[in-house]
Amino acid sequence: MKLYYAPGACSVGIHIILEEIGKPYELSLVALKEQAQTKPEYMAVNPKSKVPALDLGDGSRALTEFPAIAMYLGAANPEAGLLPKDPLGQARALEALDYITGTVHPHAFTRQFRPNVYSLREEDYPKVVEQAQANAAKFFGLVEKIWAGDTWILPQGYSVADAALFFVEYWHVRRVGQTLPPKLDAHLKAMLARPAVKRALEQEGLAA
Ligand SMILES: N[C@@H](CCC(=O)N[C@@H](CS)C(=O)NCC(=O)O)C(=O)O
Repeated sequence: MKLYYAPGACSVGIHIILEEIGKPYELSLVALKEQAQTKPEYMAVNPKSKVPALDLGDGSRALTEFPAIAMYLGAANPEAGLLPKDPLGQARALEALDYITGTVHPHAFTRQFRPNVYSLREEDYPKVVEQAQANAAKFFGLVEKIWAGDTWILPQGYSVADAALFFVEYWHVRRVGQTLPPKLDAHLKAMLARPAVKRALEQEGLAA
């Protein structure tokens, strides 16, 4: 298996899941800063020009979209215990993955980091960023309010959803310099204490 990733991108969540599973895998760097995601070599792997993408090594096309990759890795490696066993627990994991990757990631963070994606007018960028920061506060506030777990987001325990929550928390605190509500702040700290998270961050050259 080979993970296509960029240091510090959302792909770090899948990197963490692979480290938690502990089976051999390869990493392949996609230099987003150099627009490598738009070059023919990577477009042949993922025509959507995004990371993460996971080459399963079976000759099929690479698996894309964070929730799909996370659910696959959780289900294909039951011994790692990264996905609840019951259907409702699995649906709760997908519910969290979808909110984090489909709402929080684009509308709180892509808007902040790349306002040009959301407006053609440069003079609008500060407003786009301001709106994204307000979204971040609102989205994290909501996750805090509906938190049903203890240390981890699901009451069933640690899961692939925690690895997704980690990357947006990490961006908010370490990249933007903002603070998190108490349960999410404790979650970020608990994630940073996990050996798999430490290894993934170290391999990507990021501060633990
Ligand atoms: N829907 C995709 C989004 C992935 C995504 O936006 N990845 C960003 C990095 S965090 C990316 O590859 N950006 C490159 C680009 O948009 O050109 C998923 O959930 O996997």
